[in-house]
Amino acid sequence: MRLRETSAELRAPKKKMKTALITGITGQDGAYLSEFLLKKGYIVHGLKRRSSLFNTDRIDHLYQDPHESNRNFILHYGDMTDSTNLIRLIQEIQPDEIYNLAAMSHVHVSFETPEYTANADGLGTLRLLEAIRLLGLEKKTRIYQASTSELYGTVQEVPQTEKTPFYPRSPYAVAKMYAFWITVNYREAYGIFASNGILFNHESPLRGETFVTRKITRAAARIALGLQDKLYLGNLDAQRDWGHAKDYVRMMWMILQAEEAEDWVIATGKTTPVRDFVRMAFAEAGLYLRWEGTGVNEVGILDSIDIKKFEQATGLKLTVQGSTFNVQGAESGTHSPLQGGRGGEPRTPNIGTTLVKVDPKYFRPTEVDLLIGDATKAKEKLGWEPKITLEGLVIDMMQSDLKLMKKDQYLREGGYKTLNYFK
Ligand code: NDP
Ligand code: GDR
Repeated sequence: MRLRETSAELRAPKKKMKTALITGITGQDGAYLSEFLLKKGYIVHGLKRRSSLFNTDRIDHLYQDPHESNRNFILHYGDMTDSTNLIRLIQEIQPDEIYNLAAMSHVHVSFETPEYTANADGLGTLRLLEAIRLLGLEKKTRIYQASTSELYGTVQEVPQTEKTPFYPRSPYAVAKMYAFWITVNYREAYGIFASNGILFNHESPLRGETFVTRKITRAAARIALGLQDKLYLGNLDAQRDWGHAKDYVRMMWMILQAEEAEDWVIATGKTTPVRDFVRMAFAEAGLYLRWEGTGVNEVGILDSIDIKKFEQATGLKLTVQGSTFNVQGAESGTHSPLQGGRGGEPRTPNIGTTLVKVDPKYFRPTEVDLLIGDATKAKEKLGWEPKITLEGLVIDMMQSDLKLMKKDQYLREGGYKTLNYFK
């Protein structure tokens, strides 16, 4: 063990730890970015909303007790709709970098809550920029704005670049369009280092449960384990350029280390229909689907089972009689991949069972049909490239959801019932 610094080390000026403020720290990207910045030696401050239940699941492993000294991970209550709170926090924290990830980020929900979405996602960004200006931090604080491929909306150009015109197709995208341009404006008007990352869809085991990828991987795991019968989805034809959130938060940091503030497209350059993501996720559990019908009548039917893969993925044993599969050793009504697991009459997981159905309630009033990004600028100027493929992403998400759902299954088998507080 080295006890003393060398004379060269003593002479060198001590590197000051950088301070970052992350809004949206409790979300998918906030959690990955926190991990990333802490590993880089940052002091990380995060803005979290007050909620009636804990909302910090994704970052609980990073939590530090407020009574500890020298904390490098500190959470503050706040809200993007509350400018006095944001100004006070920025004044106290004096951040070197702000990552503005907070947003009402669900496109479909934004049709239900358009005014709130405009306030939090659009004006929220203005509030941060104004705070930097009012506090005289224009030369100190750099800011990253979480812009989105949803800005492109209708297909005007394929693939989409930093120069492709915007045509937003939801209240969410319109709010994010305001945030994009106000970021550009504050850069040009006041010289703030303010950059937009135009990120295409990125997913992970931490993705919110109502976004399509996570909805699919959760359901595929639950269906394989007999906890659910069917998965209902909306538009199976939509095509998305899906990457892994881990790769994308690295780029957020790179954007703020660049020599100049600019706007950057971050994408994999490959696009995949929702239908194929479903197929890939189910195949990870050994369940192979075929598609029949079109539009609202389209269904995903169990075509075959890879027994070895199924057994590895679920930890269950399958025996085969003709086209009927039984789970060995399972009590009637439990375990069988397709019987619903509710303890009723066992339904054997016959080939030919419908596992996926379309429900028009998940269709959006206006849809974004095709997204595929060209991240050449990020590659050439910053050396960024995604490391995780779509296949790697699906495996990561499925393995994680299978583990999570097995926990549910053990609890059910052990007779655990949800607590009823109102008895
Ligand atoms: P999430 O939905 O997982 O996280 C959103 C975060 O914002 C949560 O921490 C949420 O808090 C917080 N939040 C929401 N409203 C407010 C508010 N009014 N005040 C303070 N905090 C608020 O999103 P992601 O992590 O996936 O995305 C991060 C950002 O990147 C978002 O701005 C999103 O729009 C954008 N984006 C995401 C892409 C993706 O594919 N994931 C692609 C392109 C852009 P709480 O936990 O309490 O709900
Ligand atoms: P998106 O992601 O709208 O691209 O926004 P989402 O996963 O919600 O939808 C992707 C596509 O799948 C279709 N779809 C369904 N979507 C959901 N949520 N649920 C379904 O049952 C379903 N069935 C089909 C959708 O119609 C859509 O075409 C995400 C968010 O993270 C935004 O915050 C971010 O800006 C963009 O990605 C880039």
